[in-house]
Amino acid sequence: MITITAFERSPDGGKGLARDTRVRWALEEVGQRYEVRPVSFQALKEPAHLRLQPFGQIPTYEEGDLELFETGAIILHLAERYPGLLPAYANARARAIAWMFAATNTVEPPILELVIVKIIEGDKPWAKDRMPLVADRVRARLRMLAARLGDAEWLDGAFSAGDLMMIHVLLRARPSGLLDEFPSLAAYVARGEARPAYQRAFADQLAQNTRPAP
Ligand code: GTB
Repeated sequence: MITITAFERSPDGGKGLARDTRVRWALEEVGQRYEVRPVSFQALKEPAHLRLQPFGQIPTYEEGDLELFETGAIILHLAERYPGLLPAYANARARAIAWMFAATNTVEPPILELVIVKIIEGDKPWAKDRMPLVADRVRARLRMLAARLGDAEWLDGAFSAGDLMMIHVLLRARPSGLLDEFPSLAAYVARGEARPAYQRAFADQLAQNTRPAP
């Protein structure tokens, strides 16, 4: 049985922005059943969880004697082990993996910076001046991503783990309004959200995050 960890209560109240959702989505795409072990904020930094995730974060992944952390590693593991998330041909597989890295290493960092300025540093005197600069760095990435996507359905042929990762990263830019400045990317994200596997993953995390406290 596969077990992943997730926030006991995500601060987003079930909007699916915490990173367990991308792992749930990948598991649904490859048709694997899984269990979720909710972790409190306090337990994240305790030795039992730190042994699984050295930085005290969610999600983690356990399957038999395999313990993994980092969503990129977890989703790549699933995509290599089960059919459905990577193309069959070696070069196309390599390109899909490149898009996974592009999502987490090139597109996600400025989006996270935006979240940090807004939520964590929002009360600092310089936050107001910094916000437009950071927002422009997000726009620069989104503009070039939109140019590459063009009017294609997915980034490189059939839907892949690269799209899954990119779409989940882009979802984090939606609350700021920046995603909607790029209608082709907003439509790309909507295509991802419309996939039955995403719908199941979203519904499950929503149920967990809105369940009445015992
Ligand atoms: N690089 C790691 C990975 O991809 O696995 C990053 C994992 C990570 O950032 N985990 C976050 C975490 O555990 C949760 S997803 N944070 C707790 C901590 O560091 O102490 C980030 C996240 C959190 C909350 C929202 N939200 O409420 O909207 C969205 C995303």
